[in-house]
Amino acid sequence: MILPDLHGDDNHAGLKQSMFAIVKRSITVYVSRVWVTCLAVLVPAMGWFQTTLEVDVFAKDLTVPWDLVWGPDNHLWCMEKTGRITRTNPDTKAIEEIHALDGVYQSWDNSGAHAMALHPDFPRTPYIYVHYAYEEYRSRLSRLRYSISEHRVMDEEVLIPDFRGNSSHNGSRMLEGPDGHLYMAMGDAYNKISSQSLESLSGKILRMDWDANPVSDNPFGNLIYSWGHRNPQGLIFGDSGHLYASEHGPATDDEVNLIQKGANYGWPLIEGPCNTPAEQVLCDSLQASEPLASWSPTQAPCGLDYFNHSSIPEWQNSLLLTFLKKQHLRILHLDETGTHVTHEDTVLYGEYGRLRDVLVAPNGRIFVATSNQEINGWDYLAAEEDDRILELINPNYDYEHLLPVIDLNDLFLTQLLESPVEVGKVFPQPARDGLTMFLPTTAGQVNARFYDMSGRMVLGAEPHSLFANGLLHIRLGSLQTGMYVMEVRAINGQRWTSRVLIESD
Ligand SMILES: [Ca+2]
Ligand SMILES: [Ca+2]
Ligand SMILES: [Ca+2]
Repeated sequence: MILPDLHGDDNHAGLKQSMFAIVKRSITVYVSRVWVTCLAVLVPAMGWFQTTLEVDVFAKDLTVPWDLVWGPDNHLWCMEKTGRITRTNPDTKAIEEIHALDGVYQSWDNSGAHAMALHPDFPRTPYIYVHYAYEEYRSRLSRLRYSISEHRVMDEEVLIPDFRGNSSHNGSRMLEGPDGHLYMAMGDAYNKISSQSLESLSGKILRMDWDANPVSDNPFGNLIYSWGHRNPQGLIFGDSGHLYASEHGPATDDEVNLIQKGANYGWPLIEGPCNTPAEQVLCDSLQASEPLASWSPTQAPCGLDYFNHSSIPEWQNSLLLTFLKKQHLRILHLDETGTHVTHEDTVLYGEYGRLRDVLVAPNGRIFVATSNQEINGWDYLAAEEDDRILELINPNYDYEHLLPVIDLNDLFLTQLLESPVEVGKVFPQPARDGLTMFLPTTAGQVNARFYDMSGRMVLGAEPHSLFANGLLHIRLGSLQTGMYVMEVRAINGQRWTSRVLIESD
């Protein structure tokens, strides 16, 4: 077994030590006091800020929280490698289990559940997108249909059934782009030459609509957006609209790349920069793109996010990147154009084990997930509370007022009110556990009745008040699958009817 080289040569040539004092809740100073003192002297002369950060344990006793996602409900969503999906209230830290994926395949190495995204219109469009291995050599992209009223996932629709997979090198990450499309990073599945094939989805960044169809202006007429990748496990857009991806190198040349439509990133023909004579020839002929940053020997870069918030002024306009093998969080400071890394800092070095993902909330809160409960031999790293989601906090910054947590049902109904209203219209259709009808805002109290197709009344709901400005929401209870007529009467005598299709389990 190869032991982690926590204190060996970490190849930091040209990299200055962290400029931050990192303290735990117990105020243990982590970075040398001498350095902090030096900084204090330098601060006025250089015009630098000096932010002191604290580390808090936000969640614990997880199993490789692989992908952290910020939800429209202002909760932290998480998918663990096992396929367990949770949503955590960032203020109370109360965890709600949303779903546990069935049939996730976990090898001795690195396969499992890898990437999650919420539909941009979630929960009105009720899909949770997941990518996971389901057998040794196969993974799939599915969407899970989440029911607001049942508080659970009702079914799973497979969108892409058979990505090539392997015991590792399955990537991946997913996120919505500023163009509203779904971007997805895929590994080479240990079949490296597939990264150079436009017939294969392995070793690619993909771009698709939310039904998994290619976007019409994709560069090759299929799902592929960029190619020549090895095992990308970090994917994020910056404020400038640039897309960045991190990927693991073999023995040398981990990379962070600026992703451009149609570009070839070289793997396996080119590793890292075009810096050997043979590579230079290939780089010219393939018009291959060189990385923004690379590391040799490899350190295993993984989750990636973009930070541009006043909560830590020193980190504005930077990429935050977690590392597995060389356990730390790295800050890649970008230039104004977002196309160059100007300098790098590191924090959390060797303190919490392997780090799998990082997430920046819209109010500047930073969450980092550990990856120590792995079954590939690294699990001896696991500490008592592992795996954990850590939070990096600037205790002198007021995060509080910025982001109210939102109940999912209230979010859903608020989204509906933003839709163009067609009075009398019922949704969803078919309905399963509950349905909603648009009514005039003046309707006040109403009665709702359901009739089967022989005219027999099968459900008479109690008088209802509207949820808000013209929404009537009704739970269906025990109605059988079939077609019904719904009739709604208001106290003022107005009446609306609609045919409704109801599906029961
Ligand atoms: Ca993530
Ligand atoms: Ca490359
Ligand atoms: Ca090279």
